[in-house]
Amino acid sequence: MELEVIVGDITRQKVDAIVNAANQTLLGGGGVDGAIHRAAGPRLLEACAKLGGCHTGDAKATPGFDLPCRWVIHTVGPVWYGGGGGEDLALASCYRRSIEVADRLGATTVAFPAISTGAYGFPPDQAAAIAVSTLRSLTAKVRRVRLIAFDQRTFRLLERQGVEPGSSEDFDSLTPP
Ligand code: AR6
Repeated sequence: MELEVIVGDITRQKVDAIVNAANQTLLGGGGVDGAIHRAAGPRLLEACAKLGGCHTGDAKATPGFDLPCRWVIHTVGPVWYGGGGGEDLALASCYRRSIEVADRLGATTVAFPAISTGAYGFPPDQAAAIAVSTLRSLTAKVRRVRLIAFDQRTFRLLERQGVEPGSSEDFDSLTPP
């Protein structure tokens, strides 16, 4: 699996699947979740409402509707309570389960945001290390993973983990149907 990092907006990625940093209700929220729902249109909320929520560390998929990606994989990151409550394992599980769901869908290109590092308060440096080590440990049919940094600081943290910078935001890596 190839890993790359860019600074960008996940709602603009032309990949097979983007990952949403959702909450357990899967009924929308702020941050990247709000941006994805706005860009996907109201059908996304209707589809999410049928999923019956999602446990922390798990992932569930919907179509992408008005987004340029085919699917959205909704995962629920851990809320940071200081690190003693299994937050590391839960965050690793988000990356692992999202890739498992992507594999089952037949997605070969997947974009991730920095799960849990916004409203949920996970330390960004530790989250970057977990994201990269977990993804590197997986064997999957997914060929290409693009990590989307919303700011330069996140970009640098991911680069420091040895992730190559991606070339452009709009390469079209959609797998033909
Ligand atoms: N593209 C890529 N990354 C983004 C975008 C975007 N358009 N917008 C924000 N980010 P957060 P969490 C980055 O708070 O910490 C929601 O209300 C952001 O800068 O979106 O997992 C949910 O409903 C940060 O680096 O997700 C939950 O209730 C990262 O995405 C809760 O927030 C994650 O920040 C989940 O909190």
